Amino acid sequence: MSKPDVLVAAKFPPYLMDKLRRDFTVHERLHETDPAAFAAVAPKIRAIACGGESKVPRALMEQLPALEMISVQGVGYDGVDVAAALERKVPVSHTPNVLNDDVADLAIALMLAAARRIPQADRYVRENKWPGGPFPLARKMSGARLGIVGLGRIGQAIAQRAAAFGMSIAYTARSQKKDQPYAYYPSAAALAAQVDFLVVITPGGAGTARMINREVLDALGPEGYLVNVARGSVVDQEALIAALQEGRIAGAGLDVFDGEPQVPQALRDLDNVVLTPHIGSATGSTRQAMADLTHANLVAHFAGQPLPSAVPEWQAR
Ligand code: 8YV
Repeated sequence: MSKPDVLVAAKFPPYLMDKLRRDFTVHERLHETDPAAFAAVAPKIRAIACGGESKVPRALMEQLPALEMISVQGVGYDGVDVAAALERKVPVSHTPNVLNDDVADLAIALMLAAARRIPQADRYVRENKWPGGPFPLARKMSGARLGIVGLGRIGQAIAQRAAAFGMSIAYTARSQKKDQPYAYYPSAAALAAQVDFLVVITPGGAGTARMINREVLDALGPEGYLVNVARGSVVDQEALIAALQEGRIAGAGLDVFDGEPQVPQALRDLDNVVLTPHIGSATGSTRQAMADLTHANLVAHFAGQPLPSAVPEWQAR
C-alpha cells in the first residue's frame, strides 16, 4: 500500500524527518520553495505536519482537496486556521504537556536573568571589568510578587516553581479557576498594578493580540519586569520598546517576538532586556517528546484511531 502524502510545513529536526519519511511520503516545505512542484503534488496531500509558529491559512488548505489531518509540533497552534480546518472536518493535533517543564523553567530563568542581570554580569567578567570595581547591585526575585497572564498547564507549572522562591502568586485568565489557590484579577492591567514580575504565558492569536499594551506596562511600573514566553503577538512590541527606553518598566526577559526571527534593533540595543531566540521548549528530550507526539498523531489518524492529542476545539466539536 502506498504511504500517505504529507506536506511538512516547518523545518523539523532530522529525527522527526526520519520517522516521517519511514511512514509517509514527505513533501518538505514545497509550498514555499517550489510552487510548480507543489501544485503537482497538492491534490495527493492528505496531511500537514508543521510547527507551533508555522502558518497554515485557509488559502493553503484550499489548495489541498484531499487534506484529512493537521499535526502541529507545538502546544501553540495560532498559525493554523482551526476554524477553516473544522469546517472541513479536518482534525488538528498539537503537543501539550510534554513541554510544560521546559517552558516554565525558561520563564523562571528569564525572571532571574532580567532581575539579577545575569547576561550583563557574564559580560562584565568576560570584558575584565571586575578588577575596576564590583558589578552594580541588582534586584531580588525571591519573595517578590508574581503575576501570571494565562494560568493553563504551563502557567501552573510556573506558579509551582515561583512558590519555591517564596513569591506571592496572582493571575489573570479569561475566567477565574476555582481549583486554583491564587488571587485572580479580571484584567492584565489590574494584575500588573499589583505585581513586580508579570509573566505572559497565554495562547497567541486574535483573542490575545497586543493584550500587553501601554496601559498594562504603565500599571506594571518602573520597578516591574515583563517576561514573555508565549507569543510575540501578545505584547505590543512598540509600546514595550518605548517603556523600556523611557524606564517606565525596569526590564524584560523575552523569548518570543513580533516578526521573529527578526528582532528590532531598538530592542537589541537596550541593556535592560534579556533576549532568547524562542527556546522555551528547546531541550533535546522535550523536542524528542514533541516530535514523537507529532508523529503519533499522524499515525493514529491514518490507522483510524483516536488522536492522542487533538486540539480542544476539535474535542469540543
Ligand atoms: C516551538 C512553541 O517553538 O510549543 C509551542 O507552541 O512555540 C514551541 O515549543 C515550536 O512549536 C517547535 O516546533
